[in-house]
Amino acid sequence: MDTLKQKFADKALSLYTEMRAISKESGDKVVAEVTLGQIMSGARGIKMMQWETSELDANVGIRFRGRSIPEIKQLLPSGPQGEPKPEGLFWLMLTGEVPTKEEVDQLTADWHGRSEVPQQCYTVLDSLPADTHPMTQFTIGIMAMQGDSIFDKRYAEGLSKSDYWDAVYEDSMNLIARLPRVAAYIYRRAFKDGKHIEPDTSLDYSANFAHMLGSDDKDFRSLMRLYLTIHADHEGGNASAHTVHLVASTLADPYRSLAAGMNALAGPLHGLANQEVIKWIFEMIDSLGTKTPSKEQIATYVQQTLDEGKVIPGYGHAVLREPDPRFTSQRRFAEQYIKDSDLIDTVWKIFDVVPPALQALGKVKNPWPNVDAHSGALLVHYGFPEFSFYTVLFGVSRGLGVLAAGIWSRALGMPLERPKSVTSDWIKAQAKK
Ligand code: FAM
Repeated sequence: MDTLKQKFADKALSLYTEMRAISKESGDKVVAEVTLGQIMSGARGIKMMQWETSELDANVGIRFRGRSIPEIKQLLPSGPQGEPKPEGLFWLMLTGEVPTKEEVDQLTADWHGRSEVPQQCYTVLDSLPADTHPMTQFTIGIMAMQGDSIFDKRYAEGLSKSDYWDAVYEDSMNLIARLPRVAAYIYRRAFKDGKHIEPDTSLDYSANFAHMLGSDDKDFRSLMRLYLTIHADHEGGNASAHTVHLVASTLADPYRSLAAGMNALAGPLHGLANQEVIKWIFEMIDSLGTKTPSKEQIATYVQQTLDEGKVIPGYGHAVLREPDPRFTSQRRFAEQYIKDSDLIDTVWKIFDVVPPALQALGKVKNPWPNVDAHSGALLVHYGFPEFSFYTVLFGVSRGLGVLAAGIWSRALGMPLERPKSVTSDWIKAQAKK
């Protein structure tokens, strides 16, 4: 067994035993109340699942195994310019330990060794019109590889419950290894006339992904390391993670559960917001007729968007109540690496203008930017203006978190998820009580 798998197995076995005992001894303990308002507003704040890999604090933002984004930037082995490698985050999410540089290098090599994408995936993608939305292609690409599922095969042969995690680990590692190649293939066929670029396995996961997309710029490689790290996980309740968790709880294999989650990520209130943000900014620039709009011009455009009954993409969050540290880390990146970009200046002006405009509505719980408010402008700067592809980048990263969490779920023997729903009659009756 490789080092990562062995470390995980040791930790998971002892936590499994501990969790079983807690469930037996304290399973009846009441820990929260649920209001009618919560039931009627998308289950906000209801504690209803266990998720090992990260936890979201409304004010601090995401913590991966207890470590905030500024902390992981300090702690995790990094690329040459200091941005953390997502390989290290994956290791941390699975083991709770910060890996050494050697351990991260081993993981990079392991993923390279698993990264061959089966031909049928390319054949299926090639059968789609090239202008099929990249997220649709991504989901179909993942499903086209499902026949390779080790979990599926071993389950059919009579896999013991205690070995579920092992097969899910293998599928998850294979999927994570393959996702950048599938994503790059989709990008190059959709936007670069199908001129594909072979992987370079001398590079780390992120730099190789950047290379296959078509950039060997060292700053873009750093951006990819940061990007793939900060988008990976946002606790379990967000729509993509929760979907993966729910589908996997039926013992659908990782290919099926990840594909399901990617369809959730493709919604405009969730991961698709990263394309919506840049689309909205481009439309604003067109409508105002200037690439350097003033704050006053932006404020007028923001008001117009709100008056049309639309949301301002990239702002607001179901849990966060402060500027998203994932936004802030991208801003810091831009401050460090990018000089004189009208587009990035515009993103920062929007940051000054939108929160007071949303606060003035009196109903928006979080007027601050989320992760999607900044990423598009960075990608445009590095030569990737094709915004319909952006959510695929988010998806490659999100795969790391949700698949790591999925390995934990099977190792901890988590059962089929089945919350209770109620009808409007029940709600009316409760309201009268
Ligand atoms: N612009 C305009 N109105 C907004 C708004 C925004 N950015 N954010 C929230 N609101 C409205 C919201 O539509 C709701 O209005 P109604 O009562 O008329 O339906 C009201 O404010 C209360 O909403 P909330 O409780 O503050 O937020 P929710 O928890 O319901 O929704 C979001 C959270 C993220 C769906 C919401 O803020 C939004 O639509 N934001 C824009 C889309 C976006 O950026 N999504 C990406 C989220 C990101 F973190 C991710 O998943 N990648």
